[in-house]
Parts: sequence; structure tokens; C-alpha cells
Amino acid sequence: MKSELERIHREAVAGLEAASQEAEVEALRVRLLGRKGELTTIVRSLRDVDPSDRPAMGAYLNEVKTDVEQRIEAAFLALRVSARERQIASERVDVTIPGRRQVLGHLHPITQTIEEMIDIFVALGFEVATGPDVEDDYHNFTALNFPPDHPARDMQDTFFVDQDHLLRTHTSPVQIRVMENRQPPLRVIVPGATYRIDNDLTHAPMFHQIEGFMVDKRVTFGDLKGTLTLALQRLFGDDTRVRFRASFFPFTEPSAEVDIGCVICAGQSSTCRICRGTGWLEILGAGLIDPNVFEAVGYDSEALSGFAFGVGIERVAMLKYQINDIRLFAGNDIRFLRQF
Ligand code: FA5
Repeated sequence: MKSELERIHREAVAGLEAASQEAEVEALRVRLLGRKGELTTIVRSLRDVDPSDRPAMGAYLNEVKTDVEQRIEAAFLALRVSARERQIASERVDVTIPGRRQVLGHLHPITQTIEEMIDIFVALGFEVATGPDVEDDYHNFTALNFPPDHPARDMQDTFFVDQDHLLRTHTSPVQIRVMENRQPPLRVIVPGATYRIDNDLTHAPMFHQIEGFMVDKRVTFGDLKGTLTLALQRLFGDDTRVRFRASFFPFTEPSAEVDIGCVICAGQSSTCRICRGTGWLEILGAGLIDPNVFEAVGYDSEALSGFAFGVGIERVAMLKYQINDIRLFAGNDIRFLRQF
């Protein structure tokens, strides 16, 4: 039995020294100390030993068992420590390596222009409202005093969804939606996407407008002029000249087209390509809200008055940034967008 114990001890020591994985140590532990392990079973053969040798043999057995247990414990500990050291080494961070540059995106130039214009009008006491892109004929045309045979109702100009629904051709239907639900005094702006069957250097099938309107007692054309002149000068610079020309919209009376002094040549060049030598650039449509529009929303058109205007955002952005092709805004060319 002694020689058997010596063999087990020798092999245990050698096995533990060779083990490089916790799993190997665990296998050895099971082989030696498990329920059917070599050291566990050899205890049972102690009863076959001559009684006079039994105390000495028992003591030796205990010595071997204790030693093996301690070596296994130590082997586990050593492997865990070296595994942790390897992990720490592999996760080491070199704080001296220069950081990776984060490429920051930015807002689209149209969004930037919309936000700038919202800020200008909010500072003048206007609030922001929105409405649906898919509109019904009533809000887009009828309530805005378009006669039944108006050319804008032609399939040539308007994207119809079905008999009664269309992609709104302007932001003016939101005037109706706000007035249907609220009572004056109102000062509201409406930024949003608008759609028309158009496609050339200055007209896109989808573009953006900002509608603005004010309704109260005794709102005058002077209020419209003052508000728009101030807003356009904040947008294009304090020296910007603004002029109003008589025009026509079904939903305003009187109506005006508003021009700003050419931002390129300031009226100094008879060959300017932007203003074609006129010195003026058309920028928006406006007017005093037609009494028929007030009637459509149930307002008292005798007691109330109001102004409204609609600006093309792409138009503003093209003039501000001197862009000559409207299609660049929707082209998603990163080389174009990076410039803003
Ligand atoms: C209107 O849309 C009116 N609703 C504006 C208005 C509102 C007038 C309130 C009075 C009171 P107009 O069709 O002119 O008007 O369009 C207004 C602006 O939208 C134009 O000056 C132009 O800058 C822009 N616009 C029109 N069509 C396009 C298009 N296809 N692409 C880009 N911009 C366009």
C-alpha cells in the first residue's frame, strides 16, 4: 500500500506541475479526491493492512492526502492569478494614442433656414403650427376661396391622391385648420413640405414653405409691411430693401408679391444673372386675408381682419447661399451639404 501511495503522490505532483488549465487541475482533483478517486478508495483498503502497521500507514495516507489537497488549491490559485494577469495585459489601454476624430454631421441647409426663420418670427410673438402633407380639397382650395375651375386644381399642377385628397400645394390650408379650431387674436407661422408638378432649375416637385398669418381687430396692410420688412431684414441683412407689388391670390385681398433688393448686385449691375438686371428678387406672396376665408371658418369678417404670407424656403436658401440649382437640396451629395 505504501508504494501505491507513493506512486499516487508522485503522479499527482507531476500532473499538477504540468497543468496549464483550470480544467486539467479539476480533472486531477476528481481523479484523486472525487467520490471514486484514487485517494478516496485507498482509504477503504486500510482495513486490509496489518493492524500493527495501520496507525503509521493511516498517518502517511493523511500526509499524502493533505499535501495533494494543498497542491491542488495552490495550482487553482496560481492559474487564476495568471489568467487575470493575461486579461489585464490584453485589456491595457495606451492612453498616449491620439483619439479618433469624430465626424460631426449638421443640419440640412433647408432645416437651418427654417430654424432661422422660426427664430425670427417667434421673437416677433408668432407661434408655430403644423398640418398634414396629405390634404383634402376643401382645406387646400375651397376654404381658401379658389373657384371650382381654378387652374391650380388642374391635374397638371397638383399631385392628387384620390378624387378628394392631394399633396398640399402650399402651407395655406393650415391657416384654415388653425382658424377652425381657435379664436383670435392669432399670430402663427407654419413651416412644412409642399408639393407641385414642377421640375426645373428653380422649381422642385417637393419644396418647403413658411406660412405666416395674424388675425385680430384692425390688422392693417401696414402691419403686414412692417412685419415682413423687419423679418426680411433680419434674414438678409439690415440694409435689405423691400418692395411690395400688387398681385393676386384667391385667399387675400389686396394681395402683393414681395421683392427684396438683389443680394448679389444690389441693383448695381444691368447684366446680373440672378436679378436679370432688375435689381429685385421675388421672395414671397402676401396680402390681407379675404373676408370669404373668414366666412369659411365661421369668423365675423366685419369685426376681424388679418394678414397672411407664404415664403418659399428653397428660394430664401438659394438667395442666402447663392445656389443656382434647386435640385442640389434634395440630391444628398455630401460634397454640397458639407459646405453649410
Ligand atoms: C403660394 O403658395 C401662396 N400660398 C402664398 C401666400 C400665402 C400668399 C399667404 C398670400 C398669403 P406661390 O404659388 O406664389 O404662393 O408660392 C409661394 C412661394 O413658393 C414662391 O414664391 C416660391 O418661392 C415657392 N415655390 C412655388 N413653387 C415652387 C416649386 N415648385 N419649387 C420651389 N419653390 C416653389
